[in-house]
Amino acid sequence: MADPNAGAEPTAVAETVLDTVAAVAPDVRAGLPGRRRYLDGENPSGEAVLAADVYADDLLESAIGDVAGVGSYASEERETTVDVGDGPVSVAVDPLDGSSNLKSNNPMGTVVAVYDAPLPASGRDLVAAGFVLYGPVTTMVAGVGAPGDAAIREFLVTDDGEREPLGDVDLPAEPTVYGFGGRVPDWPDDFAAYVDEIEDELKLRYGGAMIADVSQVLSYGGVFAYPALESAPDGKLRLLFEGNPVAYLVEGAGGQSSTGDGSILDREATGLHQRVPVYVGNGDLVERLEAALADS
Ligand code: AHM
Ligand code: MG
Repeated sequence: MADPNAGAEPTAVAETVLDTVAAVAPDVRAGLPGRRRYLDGENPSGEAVLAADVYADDLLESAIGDVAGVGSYASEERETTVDVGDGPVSVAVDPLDGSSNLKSNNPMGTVVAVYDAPLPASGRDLVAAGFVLYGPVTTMVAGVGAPGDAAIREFLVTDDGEREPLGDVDLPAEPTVYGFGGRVPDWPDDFAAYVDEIEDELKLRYGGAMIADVSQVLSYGGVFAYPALESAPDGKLRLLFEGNPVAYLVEGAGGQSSTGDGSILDREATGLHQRVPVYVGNGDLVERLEAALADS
């Protein structure tokens, strides 16, 4: 059969990738109840792995690997990229972001980043990004196009894995929430001073799954951070799988992202699993944060 995506634009391939992630989301969700146990061993970032992490990774690798135009697949759960085809597009996935929330039955997500370049690639090479949020409702937030050109939209993901548009995502102008990871004694003094300032203005909302916490910022306005820590100057989150796609989405929704010194999308990619401090949210809050970090 003729390959429908042969020679297709990377953005067309990316749309199919997003459709595919939505299509497998009901299966990912349905597979969670029986997979809440930890397995032996660690992922490439040295973290414990749940049966659900491996299950979601396998489903996504198989489905995305079948999308014509995709050349390689990478995930947080695999040491190296997998060659899945001849296309120029690379897909980087966090199969179950926040999977430690499975024990307490709190939300988690699937994050997908589509790069028009071999991995490791810069956020400037993104042609699409999105996430599925397994909350009380299964939703997807996604955009397609070069960073800054993409409209960010929210979709309902139906039980059949179809995407039904819910509307554009624009950061509310008046922010109300903040959520920051890491232990407070591990926060550098300049970041702690910033928190002192903004906690008088905003409500704390932190749930331990980046996607769920970023969804709060997209819905109510505010700022999310997994900051540089005293014990981990690059923080916890991974640039290719988490930092870049979230920066793409928040910037596309009218906000800003930062590593502490400029947009996350400008951070040079040197390794598949490299980490990056992540600060995203309303422009004013991110700029004040950059000023606080620069002053010290
Ligand atoms: P994961 O992708 O392995 O689940 O790890 C990333 C998660 C993020 O979703 C979240 O922001 C962070 O780890 C939470 O870490 P902590 O438990 O230290 O608050
Ligand atoms: Mg994650």
